[in-house]
Amino acid sequence: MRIDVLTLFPEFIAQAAAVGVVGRAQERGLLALQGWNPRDYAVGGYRRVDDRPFGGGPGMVMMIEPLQACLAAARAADPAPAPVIYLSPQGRPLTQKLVRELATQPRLILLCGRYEGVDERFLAAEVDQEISIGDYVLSGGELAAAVVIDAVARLQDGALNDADSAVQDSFEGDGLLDCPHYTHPSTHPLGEVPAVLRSGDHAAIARWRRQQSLGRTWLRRPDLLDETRLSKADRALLEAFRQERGGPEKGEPGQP
Ligand code: 9D3
Repeated sequence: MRIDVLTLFPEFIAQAAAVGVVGRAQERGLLALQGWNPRDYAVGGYRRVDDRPFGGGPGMVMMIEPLQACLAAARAADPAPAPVIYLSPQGRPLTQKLVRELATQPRLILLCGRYEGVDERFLAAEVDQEISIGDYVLSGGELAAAVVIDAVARLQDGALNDADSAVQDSFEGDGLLDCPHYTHPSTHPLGEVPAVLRSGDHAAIARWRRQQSLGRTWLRRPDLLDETRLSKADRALLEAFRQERGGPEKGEPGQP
């Protein structure tokens, strides 16, 4: 997969994508990432990429012309067609479902805004999709682009090693949160590793982990849990989890 990123801070994107699974995906030729800086396509001594908003008000708006020239250069670098995605607070919320859709594309062009955003005429003419990474305020689209790049890169065939196992992840599998994990030492002043995990009883371990996933999803993210769609076995595990942890004095679901 090829991803071109239009950004005033291409070095930020390169650094964010240099490490871990995404860095390895690039080394393995599964991901080709290229940054494009609109400032390099701005004309005049000041190389302006932003200007004051019509109608007044605070902040600046990214200008059409440097973005048009920058996008043309990025498109010309490869004949493969690519949707242009604008990272924006007004966008469709990013979910693993959307990540899976994006990951099937051979190429993406990501546009990162700064200041108050991009001139609406450029968006209307050139942008195919707007994506937000959540309901909080960032200072630009770069971190959001890095999130998209990370999430789609790890879904490329061969990007994950056995140890990274994609199907076990929350959302990737059945939409439940992950179970707790423990490693050595088995006894520590901070506590003991649950005995079942050291029992060698693989069926019991799988049941315990499933129960923890169900229980933690119920407690922490009840919005993810559709109990009517659970199997009878899952419902029994969740009921036992509720019984074991006692009454409402410990807090009902949704409480931290
Ligand atoms: C404080 C400025 N806001 C005025 C009401 C509007 C605003 C403009 C630009 C808010 C944020 C931004 C920059 N954000 C992004 O470029 C962005 C973003 C985000 O802020 N939150 C979640 N997802 C995204 S994707 C891109």
